[in-house]
Amino acid sequence: MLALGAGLVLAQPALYGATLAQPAPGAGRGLEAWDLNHDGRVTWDEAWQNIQRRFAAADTDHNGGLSLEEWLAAQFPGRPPRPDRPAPDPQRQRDRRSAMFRAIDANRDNQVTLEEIRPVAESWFRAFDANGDGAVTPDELPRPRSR
Ligand SMILES: [Ca+2]
Ligand SMILES: [Ca+2]
Ligand SMILES: [Ca+2]
Repeated sequence: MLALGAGLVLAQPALYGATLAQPAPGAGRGLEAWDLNHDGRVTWDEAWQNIQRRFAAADTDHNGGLSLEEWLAAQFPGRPPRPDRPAPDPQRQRDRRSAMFRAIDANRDNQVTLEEIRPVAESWFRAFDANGDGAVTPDELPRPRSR
């Protein structure tokens, strides 16, 4: 998510990957929700459209920014549950998401806007696009660990 101090979060593209890749056991399944034209590749335009949609859904008071409460309430960019792991400690998850919020809130007004999210999301996207062709394909996503 465009989540992202900036250094702290940028160093963890896996957070974004988990979101992109929703916890699908099969390779590639996770990209489906993001691959709007179903060609097996997620372009930046597709990713950004998804991000904007999620942002709009999370912005419950429609003021164009996400408060920390809105951020924490949203599955944005939430990490999906992993069936092969114990459920994450909710407090730890909350701390991590709060840290991400502060990292993205570049002007420190306690609101995360799309403008603040975009550069972070772009960095994530580039980090995933391993071959630099402008699209993320299933083989570029971190694979779910098999057992
Ligand atoms: Ca596509
Ligand atoms: Ca802000
Ligand atoms: Ca690529």
